Amino acid sequence: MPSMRTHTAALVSTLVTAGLLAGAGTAVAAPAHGAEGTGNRSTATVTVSRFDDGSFEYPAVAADKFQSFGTGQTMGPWRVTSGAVDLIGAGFWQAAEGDQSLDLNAATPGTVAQTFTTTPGRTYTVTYSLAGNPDGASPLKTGRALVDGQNFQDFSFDTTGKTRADMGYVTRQFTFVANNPTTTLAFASTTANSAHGPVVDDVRVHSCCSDSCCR
Ligand SMILES: [Ca+2]
Repeated sequence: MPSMRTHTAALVSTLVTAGLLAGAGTAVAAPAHGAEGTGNRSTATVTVSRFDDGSFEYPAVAADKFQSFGTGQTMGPWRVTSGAVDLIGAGFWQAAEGDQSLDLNAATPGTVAQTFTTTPGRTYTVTYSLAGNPDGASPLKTGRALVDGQNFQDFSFDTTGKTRADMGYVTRQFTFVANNPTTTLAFASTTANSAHGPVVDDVRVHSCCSDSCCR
């Protein structure tokens, strides 16, 4: 299990294995400018009108190849805010949705973030598919999801028995309450000293639309 940071934000989750929960309850996201703790040293933030390309399909990488993106570079609506990541092209390994997926480690652990418009006070649910690069020697892949720089969910994935053709994706979920007109969602690898990190795909952000949405 990855260690919990002392300022770990609480979360609400019904799908996540209890052992992976970072807390309990619903937290209010911190102001966007509180993101320094994530190692965020990117250039100007670009806000998109709504969360987009959670499937990491843009830009298209050559089939059976991957492309590394370093700090400050963008991939569609995402930007790399620390370290470096590998965008995995179609056919290189199984994607959870569409053709492409994202290895949160290139040569070093990386962080990707996207800033999108939100309604203060509204509850949002984030779901994503998680696996790990099956080629690395160490099978345990760890990382965290952050909202406005606050750690909302530590995650881990064991690639033992997984292959490029059978990545074994699992679904993770957490809920946050927006505190500002824009919110930054980030995924960070905490898998150190490895070029083989956790793999994420099919990130979705839903706004609660009725009493049944987020319960
Ligand atoms: Ca995808």
